This record gives sequence, structure tokens and C-alpha cells, in this order.
Amino acid sequence: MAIGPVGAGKSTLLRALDLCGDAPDSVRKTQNVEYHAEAVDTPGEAFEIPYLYHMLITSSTRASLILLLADPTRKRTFPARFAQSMRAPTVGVVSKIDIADAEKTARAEKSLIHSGIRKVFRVSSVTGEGLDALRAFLRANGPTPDPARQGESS
Ligand SMILES: Nc1nc2c(ncn2[C@@H]2O[C@H](COP(=O)(O)OP(=O)(O)O)[C@@H](O)[C@H]2O)c(=O)[nH]1
Ligand SMILES: [Mg+2]
Repeated sequence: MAIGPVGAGKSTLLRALDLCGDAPDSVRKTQNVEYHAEAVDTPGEAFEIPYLYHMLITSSTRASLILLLADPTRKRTFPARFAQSMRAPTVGVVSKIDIADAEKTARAEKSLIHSGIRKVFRVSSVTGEGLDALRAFLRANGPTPDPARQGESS
């Protein structure tokens, strides 16, 4: 499940990871919580507006892993201990490293750590940099097959 501010790159990342195979091709603004076969995409407002947190908390109850995204091109602080308010393990992702310098990338990483994250990936969904490491982590820590879905063709 991908969580993070508006425009952080959540939908683009899930698509780059090929986790939204059932969605139309172009990434448009995510208006609601979107359930895909292997991933859940969320609207940035649910993260930016604290009284909508319950939306993230309830829709994440079955998530095996949460990716909290930070956009290094935009300065912003993340709420302290956000990761601890989620039931699923939460790792950080600094997106857009193709267009952010080292200083901005480090600042974004720091903001994720402030929110209670211990592990941070740095990726670009455009160039693909860092995606292999994230994919390997998802394979090792992602969902275990759901018995209810066994026998389905894909
Ligand atoms: N350069 C660059 N742009 C990105 C990257 N990821 C997303 N974007 C752009 O950032 C904008 C917001 O992306 P989107 O996935 O809709 O963000 P969301 O609101 O978090 O779902 C879009 O214009 C994307 O093309 C990236 O890794 N590098
Ligand atoms: Mg989106």
C-alpha cells in the first residue's frame, strides 16, 4: 500500500513496479482509495489532512507492507511516529531521485525517519534507478499468497 503527500509519486511508483496491472494506462490524480490485485493506491489528501487518517488506517488493515513516499523536490515535514500508527510494517521511499540533488534527497530521507521509518529506499520511477532493490524487498516482505485467491489465473 502506497501512502504519501499529493504528487509524491505513489501511483507512478506502483505502476513502475507493475503492481497496477488492472488499471488504465495513464496515471491520473488518485481520487479515492484504489484497490488493485496486489497493491492499494491512496489519495495524497488522506495523508495530508489528519482527520482523514482513519481512511488510511481502515483501508490498510489487510496490507502486508506500507510504502510511505516522500518527494525530495518539495520541502515538507512528516508527522512524528506516523509509522507507529499503522498496523503494517512501514518503509520509506524517497521518489524522484532523477530530479533531486543529494542534499534534497537526504532531507527527504530525514523527514521519513522523523515519522518513525527505519528503512528508506531511494528510487526514480522514471529512470528505474533503485527499483530493483525495492522489488527484491517487496518479494521478501510482501504478501503471502491469499488462499482465497488460489486457482485464479494471474
Ligand atoms: N522525474 C520524476 N517524476 C516523477 C517520478 N515519480 C512521479 N513523477 C511525477 O510526479 C507527478 C505526480 O506523480 P503521481 O504518481 O501522480 O503522484 P501521487 O499523487 O503520489 O500518486 C507526475 O507528474 C509524475 O509523472 C519520478 O521518479 N521522477
Ligand atoms: Mg496518485
